[in-house]
Amino acid sequence: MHYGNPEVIHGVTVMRDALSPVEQIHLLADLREVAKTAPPFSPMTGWGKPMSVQITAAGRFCWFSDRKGYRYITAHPETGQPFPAIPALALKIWRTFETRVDPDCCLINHYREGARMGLHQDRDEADFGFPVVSLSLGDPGLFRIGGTERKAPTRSFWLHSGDAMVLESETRLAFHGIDRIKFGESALLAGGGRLNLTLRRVAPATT
Ligand SMILES: O=C(O)CCC(=O)C(=O)O
Ligand SMILES: [Mn+2]
Repeated sequence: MHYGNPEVIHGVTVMRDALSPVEQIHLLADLREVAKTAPPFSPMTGWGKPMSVQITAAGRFCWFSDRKGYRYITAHPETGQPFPAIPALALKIWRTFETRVDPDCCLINHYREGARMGLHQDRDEADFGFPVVSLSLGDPGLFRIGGTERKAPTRSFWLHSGDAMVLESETRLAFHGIDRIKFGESALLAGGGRLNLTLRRVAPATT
């Protein structure tokens, strides 16, 4: 198998099999360590309902949401501790797409059976000149991408374990989400489900 061939799917750069099966296992082990220091939690939506995904993070920042709105935090909401370092394999993938700065946030989303993520934009970062690089592990997720207006037409495609996806230039501020996952298809995660790592540069490049 040949790893790391970027292609453009519905305007989005996708690198199928960016991580080999062995790398996926190694990254998963690193993520288990992250989860020990920074246990996954379910943020509240603006409407006071818990999100169906559980999240945690590595790096300086973690995205957070409660009734007061969305923001980035630098201390875990339950432990009060800073988040652990971003795993090396995740940094390696980011650097194949962006060499000017390293990410300062690696958000880790865990989709259990029935979890999804509604259409949204990633727009709480300082500089949209930097991409959002996402990595998928475990069960396939049906990714939906639209335009920079919520009402723009959307298209969807499946993201599989080991795939990397990049939101940059025209797609950096595109609405996107996960409609559903094909629960139980991958054997990577012991309990099934999907992990998505979203690597972002939150602070300006100079800080
Ligand atoms: O799970 C995914 O592939 C997308 C996650 C996402 O869009 C986000 O966390 O902002
Ligand atoms: Mn997003």
